[in-house]
Amino acid sequence: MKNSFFGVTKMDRTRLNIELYKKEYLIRKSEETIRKYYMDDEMKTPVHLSVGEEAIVSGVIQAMGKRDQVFGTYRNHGIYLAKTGETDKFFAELYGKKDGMGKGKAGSMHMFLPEENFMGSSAIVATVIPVAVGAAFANKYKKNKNLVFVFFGDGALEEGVFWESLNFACLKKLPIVFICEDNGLAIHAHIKDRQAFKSITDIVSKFGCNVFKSESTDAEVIYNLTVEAVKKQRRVNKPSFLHLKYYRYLEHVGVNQDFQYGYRSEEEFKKWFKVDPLKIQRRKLLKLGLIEKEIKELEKAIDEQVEKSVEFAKKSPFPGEEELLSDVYA
Ligand SMILES: Cc1ncc(C[n+]2csc(CCOP(=O)(O)OP(=O)(O)O)c2C)c(N)n1
Ligand SMILES: [Mg+2]
Repeated sequence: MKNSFFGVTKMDRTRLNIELYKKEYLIRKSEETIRKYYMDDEMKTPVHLSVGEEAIVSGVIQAMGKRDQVFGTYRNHGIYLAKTGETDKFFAELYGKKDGMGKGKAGSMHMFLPEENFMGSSAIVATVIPVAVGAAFANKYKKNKNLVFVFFGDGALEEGVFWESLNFACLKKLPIVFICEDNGLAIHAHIKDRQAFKSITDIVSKFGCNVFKSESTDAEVIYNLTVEAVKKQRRVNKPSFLHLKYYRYLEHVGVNQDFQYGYRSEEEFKKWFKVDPLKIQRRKLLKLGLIEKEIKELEKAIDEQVEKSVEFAKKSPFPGEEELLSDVYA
């Protein structure tokens, strides 16, 4: 039975929304688990949590092809979890253990898993963007049809390398999707106190790429927008740029809320929490016909996966001395 919604059947839409919820729930559960254990001081890494941002990563990554590649920043847990679905290497890395994807030497800010096409992330603002552009250049040169997706914050637009990369990608018509995750903040500095231009989409559109914008916290909306951005990239052979707004629930780095510092208000948080991505998605699943028990089962399976991974990470050994100088480019 065809029941068309954005061109997919009702059956497809239910399956799609389950997948989106599973991604969002895995991210939220993993980061809430980090919050639960962080003060034990066994995780040997700073953490930049993405609580509140789940709809963006889940929606965009759901729309990626299997062979497409993704790059991210230090706020990358959502990318890692949505792209790979795995949590053993993830938690082992946070605990600084040998079984982490970086053998415990990378930490939270440098997650990657090339076998799943998560190519890398960096702690230095905007530095991963030219690397992603290079990968897109290679894909074009090899004519392999793979797309590159690169995530970065609104703060990246204050780095020269962002503009050089955007210019080069647009000039060479590279197969790349830029995703600006705009929380309006760089640490504690508001965007209006940092950027002379008033509209990110206006200024980026001058480079001749396809520009899309959303303030939605509904992962399905983000998914559909990304599908559109990918189709347009293919059709007109130009990079696409997604400008996506969200609210960072927690402090810039660390596991706490930070309204006491006065640079933002709890009222603002409450406004965004009304449209919390997980609340929206869970409600939607019920509307699509799932029953409470089915959703609880999905959640329980993820809870168990995450708890097992934490146990695994705690038991995993630290890297040995012989690891000190391996994987080091010097
Ligand atoms: C080149 C560079 N300058 C400064 C910093 C310090 N720094 C770390 S995070 C950050 C804010 C970046 O904000 P944004 O790109 O919007 O990302 P968000 O943290 O909001 O996700 C800054 C300035 C850095 N890591 N790299
Ligand atoms: Mg920001």
